[in-house]
Amino acid sequence: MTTQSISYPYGSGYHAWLAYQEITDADQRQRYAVWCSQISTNETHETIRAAAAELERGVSSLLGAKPAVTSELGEGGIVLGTFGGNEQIAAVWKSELPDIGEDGYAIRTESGRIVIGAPSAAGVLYGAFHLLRLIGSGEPLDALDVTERPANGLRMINQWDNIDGSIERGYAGRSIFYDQDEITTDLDRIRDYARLLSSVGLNAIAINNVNVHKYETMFLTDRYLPQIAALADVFRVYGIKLFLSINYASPLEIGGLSTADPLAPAVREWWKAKAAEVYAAIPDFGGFLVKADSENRPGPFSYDRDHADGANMLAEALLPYGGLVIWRCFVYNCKQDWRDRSTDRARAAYDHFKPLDGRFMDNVILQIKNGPMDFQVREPVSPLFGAMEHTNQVIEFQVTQEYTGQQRHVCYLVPQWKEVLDFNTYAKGEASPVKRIVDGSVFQRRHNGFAAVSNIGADSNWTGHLLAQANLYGFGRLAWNPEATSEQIAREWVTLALSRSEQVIRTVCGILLDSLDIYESYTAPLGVGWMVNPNHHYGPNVDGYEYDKWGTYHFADCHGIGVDRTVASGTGYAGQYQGANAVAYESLENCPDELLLFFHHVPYTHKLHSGVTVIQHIYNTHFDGAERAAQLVERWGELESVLDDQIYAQVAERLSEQAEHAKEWRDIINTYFLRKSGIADEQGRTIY
Ligand code: GCW
Repeated sequence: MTTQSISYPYGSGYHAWLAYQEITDADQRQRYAVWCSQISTNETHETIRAAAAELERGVSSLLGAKPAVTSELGEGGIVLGTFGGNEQIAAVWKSELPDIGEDGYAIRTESGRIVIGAPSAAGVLYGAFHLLRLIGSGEPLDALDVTERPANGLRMINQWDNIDGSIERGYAGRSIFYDQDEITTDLDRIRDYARLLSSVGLNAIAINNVNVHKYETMFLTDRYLPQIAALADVFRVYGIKLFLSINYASPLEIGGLSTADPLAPAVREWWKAKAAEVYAAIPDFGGFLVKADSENRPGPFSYDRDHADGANMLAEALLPYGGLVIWRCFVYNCKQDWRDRSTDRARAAYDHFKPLDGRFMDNVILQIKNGPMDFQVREPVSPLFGAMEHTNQVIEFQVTQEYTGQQRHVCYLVPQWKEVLDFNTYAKGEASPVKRIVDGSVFQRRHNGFAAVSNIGADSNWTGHLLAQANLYGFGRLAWNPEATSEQIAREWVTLALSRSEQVIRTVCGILLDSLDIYESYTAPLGVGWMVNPNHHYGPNVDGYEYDKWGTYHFADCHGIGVDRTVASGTGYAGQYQGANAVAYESLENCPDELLLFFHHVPYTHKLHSGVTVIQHIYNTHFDGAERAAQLVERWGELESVLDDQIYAQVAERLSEQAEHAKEWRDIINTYFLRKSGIADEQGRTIY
């Protein structure tokens, strides 16, 4: 097995949080060396060998001395293996093996050794990465007693990569998977990606864009299946299952059938035969990810069937092999007439899917975006979470920063995701937060978890903006444990990827933790969203989508702004929430400020709970946001002498671009609203 990674210098950022920078303090190195002289396991499973290789690589690099890797149990060292496959391991936990599910692990310091044990080989690998995190962040090892169990079953990444090598909403270069209509043969890069993903506990990947075009439709044929199987081989070693996004119209496009009607027997047979072919090539294939009847993609609606008919037909084909259908709920009318005030895109997912609760097969999971509109910097939580008692649900986050600065602006998204996860749905009693819906516990659902659109590409630092690595890292860590705090996650990432210096940790964590609020301040105000340039979605354009067909309006005129989504006088969307949420959002008095314009149309002179008027809030936050963006440059600047030159320069360049662009946002938004409202800034600052 090759375990070499491509040789990029440290300053490229390529090694991300697996950089394993050498510990320079001799005493500390010595303290670790005591535990790390050898790594032993008597198991030969490829994933356990990968765990040993990862420890070998990490320890060598952290301590500057290569440990022996052996199948003999030595006097000390690190011992790893599964509870079932390894008596030495099982003996440590004696009769009471910890209750850690299939993917969990336990680590103990015992009899002069560090023992990593797990029910599965993947668990052993996660345990190895955990130990490396401890060493990498300077934690003591003498009395470890760790037990870890992931909160979520499915911990998945979605690539929006296309076979031509482009990436839909990708901001870090070309695809690492594809080039010029072929699947990559650079499996080293894929392996390094698999290492990054499994090191944060992710266990599934859909390798192609949910918009499945002509060539990607052929992924299910001999033209591509053998190479896809080779990719699956790489991911398998790291405990990651491979999924494919499929084209709902495949029976028509590659099957020679005249219909894709989910109830037509020929179509059902076709999918069954396809599933058999795919599983013959990839025996542990994960399943299909499906975007159907969404943004012009084909789906069951063409045949007067509904989403349950469509999903179940595929689920039936995958069932004999234990495969899953992950069916996206991003379904809305994308050809809306802007004059039509009754259609509301925010309502669409709930309106389409809620009535289908109870109709989906057990191996179908609905994948629901965290916001009801589409990954804006601020949206309420989708009311579909908790609304379907009898349906498996996973949450979909967007790690790629389509609407949050496109990896040219720093925007650490973990705090946003935490807010969504902690949001109480009131689905079953008082304590039904989203995280308990999607981990399956509130409604006792078998399949559950997290999915997210990846932010990586072929750029040498993976994510374009180096600091955007923290989002991918954070997504994995939260999928494993939604209780981890934004601060902890930021700290871990900085420590492992950048530096153990307290100064660096403090400064970079500060930048990360402030970044979402800063970004929100100078972009679309008070939850209304969408004031971006059409198509590429970068940069300010207040009316960019105002007279368009996408259902994304702010309705600003000379009197006021916002979308009335109340039951009393608006689209009724607020009524899709349960309990106290419905009450709060319906009422102008109780609606939280940050979502005011999402739910209500108000005059510019409306006073917020904060005490300022809507118009003054717009001015204040935009001036303030641009100023704080400029300060980020200075804050980073303090690290110039402490950080590696290349690392320093990469981020410095992006932060100055952000500072400039934030001014553009400030001036365009402020000027637009001054001109619309005719109301001057109380502080008389420059508006054009
Ligand atoms: O946010 C929108 C993006 C589309 C994307 C779509 C989706 C893959 O602008 O590029 O298509 O969401 O989630 O399906």
